[in-house]
Amino acid sequence: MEQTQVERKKRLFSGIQPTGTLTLGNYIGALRNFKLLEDQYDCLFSVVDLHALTVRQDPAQLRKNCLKVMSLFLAVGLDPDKSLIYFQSHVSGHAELGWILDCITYMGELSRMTQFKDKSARHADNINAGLFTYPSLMAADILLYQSDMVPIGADQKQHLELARNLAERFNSVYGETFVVPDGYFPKVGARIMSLQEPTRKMSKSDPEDTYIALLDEPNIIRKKLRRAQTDCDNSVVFDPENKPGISNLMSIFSAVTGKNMDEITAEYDGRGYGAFKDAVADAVIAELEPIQARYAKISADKAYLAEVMTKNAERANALAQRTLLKVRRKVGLAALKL
Ligand code: ATP
Ligand code: LTN
Repeated sequence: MEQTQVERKKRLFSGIQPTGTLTLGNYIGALRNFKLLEDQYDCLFSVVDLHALTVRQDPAQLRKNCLKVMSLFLAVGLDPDKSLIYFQSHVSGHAELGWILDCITYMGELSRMTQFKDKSARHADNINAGLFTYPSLMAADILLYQSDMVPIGADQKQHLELARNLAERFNSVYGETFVVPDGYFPKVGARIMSLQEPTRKMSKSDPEDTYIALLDEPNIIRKKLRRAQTDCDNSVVFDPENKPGISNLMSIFSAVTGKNMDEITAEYDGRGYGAFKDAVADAVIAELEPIQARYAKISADKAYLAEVMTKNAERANALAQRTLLKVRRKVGLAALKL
């Protein structure tokens, strides 16, 4: 009988910046999908610490945040024996490929990036070159591992588009080298909005009362949701344009319970926003409590974290080298052994 070849799983890459406390937006938009997709793909999940340097960081705090993000990866149930969970800065190939991609990225492309415009408005005293070229480094993260799939929130769509364009550009100039990656966006909750300004995305760099942190205690979660901005017509109906506040809460509820918008309206319309906000709080607390319990154990086990960190960095490095060797050769950098 003819032997059938075992099909290689497709590769998946995603990264989260260690720039503070992860929010419910990060969880619904990205982290939760990591777990859902983990079995289907050959995965790399990176704490993208080099990206965090584009905004001024306190060094001691940054180190703590990196371990916190890694602990959260593990607390949502990602398996470090199956997936590569590692720090971006432990694989120097990210920075190297980032530079090579910088050299085929146009200034005009980078100037159009909305995240650059937002962040330079927010950090007007530190509009640095890294903030500007950040999207090429993100493209390098993805292309370095020949990734097929990138689970991200809607705010990263523009960056992923650039990664695709750079892969195609490189391939057309130097010959077939990179896989052109696809994005994976959640059906509900791809852009969770701020609780206080529901026309802006929920962001971990905004004031505390605008987001739910994954590690917030239940009473804090309830308090923040009760105080969330809503209109005053008291109808639980999904209408993001005219009713952004209540629609955002409905998206959160839908994402964590699996109920669709019609079912939510049928169940909660006419009962007042107070009752609905409490139901959202119950659902979010129930979703986060087991993660928080696992986080408490994992984050206390420094030896385990160190082991995951070193073992996975080595494996990621080995994978990265394969692409880098090819890229160096294609662009004409001389090999060390002539
Ligand atoms: P910052 O606010 O510091 O820029 P961030 O939360 O936007 O940080 P990351 O932490 O690196 O950025 O984002 C990690 C992942 O979470 C990305 O895939 C991003 O698309 C997703 N994400 C971030 N905010 C939201 C949100 N409000 N809704 C849905 N997904 C989000
Ligand atoms: N740019 C992303 C974080 C990020 C990322 C990546 C996501 C950096 N590199 C590679 C997916 C794939 C952000 O700011 N949320």
